[in-house]
Amino acid sequence: PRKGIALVNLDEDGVDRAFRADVLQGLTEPQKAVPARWFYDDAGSRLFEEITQLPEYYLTRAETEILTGRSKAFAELIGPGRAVVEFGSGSSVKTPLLLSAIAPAAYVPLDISGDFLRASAADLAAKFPGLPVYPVEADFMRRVELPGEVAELPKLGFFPGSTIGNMVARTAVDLLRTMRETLGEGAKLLIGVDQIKDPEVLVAAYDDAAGVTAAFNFNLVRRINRELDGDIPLDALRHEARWNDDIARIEMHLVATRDIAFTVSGRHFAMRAGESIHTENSHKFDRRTGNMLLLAGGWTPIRCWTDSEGRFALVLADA
Ligand code: AVJ
Repeated sequence: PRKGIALVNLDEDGVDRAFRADVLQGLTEPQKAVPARWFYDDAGSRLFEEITQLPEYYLTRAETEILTGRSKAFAELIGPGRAVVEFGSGSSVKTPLLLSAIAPAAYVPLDISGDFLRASAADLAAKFPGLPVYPVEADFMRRVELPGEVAELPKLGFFPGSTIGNMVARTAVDLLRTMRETLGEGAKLLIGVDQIKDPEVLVAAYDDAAGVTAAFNFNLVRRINRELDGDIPLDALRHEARWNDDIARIEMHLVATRDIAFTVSGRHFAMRAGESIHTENSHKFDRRTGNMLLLAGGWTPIRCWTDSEGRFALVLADA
């Protein structure tokens, strides 16, 4: 087994350039926006881990309840001997629950952050001594060349956390199709899908009393100021979580509390009081819209499990 193997390094200059291009483009739009993927620098990833512990942020607990309670059904429907490919493995807290349920032949965590990936791969390898672990540092929005060692194994894609909800529909469909290409013939997919519920519960999950989600949102601006030589005044912005009922999504914004002007990478921008930078979408689904999305992405849903309060679903689908 290639444990702790050298990772294919992503070009850091390329990442920096992509960040600058996304931010400058997004700040030029009539509705200013920055793609949510840029939340996850080291500080942002730590803040997200903190979010998952919050009383209001039910998603992680609900999904963990399903992973813990349905191990028998996973074993029956997924079976042993698959290579589990986790998309955006992050710190991989939920993964051991799945791996111990299904007896896989290999584990392939994919993540864009090499540091997180190395730590979680080592952690997993220690917990499952007989299991070959092949970490791959990659942007899973593109087709990924999997390690040759798992070429012959049937795959199970694992995409927990309702990360699919961060994407608008056409991007989500593109990603599902790309995953199908990455995973190949005979693959299955186990995907977390957060459910539509009382907007008050949803807004609280993205605007917690302790202010951790606000800090997570503000961290994006700190990162812009630090890495892109910006001077966005943090004291003139406030965190807001909005329920957009027409498209069933939570939106996070940073709203200007007064008229401001600032520069990023030498470019000038202005915001009027009340204007916002849109920083994240978190789409919510029901049984039908979740299934429609999967079908549009080339996957056939075969089973769906929810937690005891029906807040969150894990859906198993066939390629
Ligand atoms: C990691 C994308 C699933 O949308 O719920 C948490 C990120 N943003 N609080 C989500 C997030 C604000 C989270 N995902």
